[in-house]
Amino acid sequence: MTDSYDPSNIFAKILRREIPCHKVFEDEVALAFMDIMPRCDGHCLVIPKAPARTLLDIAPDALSQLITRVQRVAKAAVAATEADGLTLQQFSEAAGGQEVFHLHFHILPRRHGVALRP
Ligand code: DGP
Repeated sequence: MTDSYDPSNIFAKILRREIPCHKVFEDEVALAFMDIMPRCDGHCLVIPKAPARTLLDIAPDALSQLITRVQRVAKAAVAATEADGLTLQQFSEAAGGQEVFHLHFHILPRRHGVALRP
């Protein structure tokens, strides 16, 4: 059981253009932008445009649409950074490590032997 969606979260403000972001992808379903505290080169976030708090409460059809954008952005990020691989992270609810309560996927391009920054 998750709490309800709160439109005052920082990613909702980015979607409403109330605060800026470094955008890397946008269509009718999703927005992707660089993480403000990157844990590796190319660290970006993919978020749905429709309100969704966590992976636990997004509708399956909306998730299906979103995950295709996640893959598209991931491929572009890996290519742009000449990475060897990818870590995909998603935190749901505070107990799962979530800090911003608008669903988002972390795209983390990875290189052999290079650890993520803390
Ligand atoms: P988490 O909810 O634990 O997945 O972490 C939220 C992530 O969002 C964290 O990596 C930092 C990033 N972040 C927080 N505030 C902003 C912001 O205002 N702009 C951008 N671009 N990223 C942010």
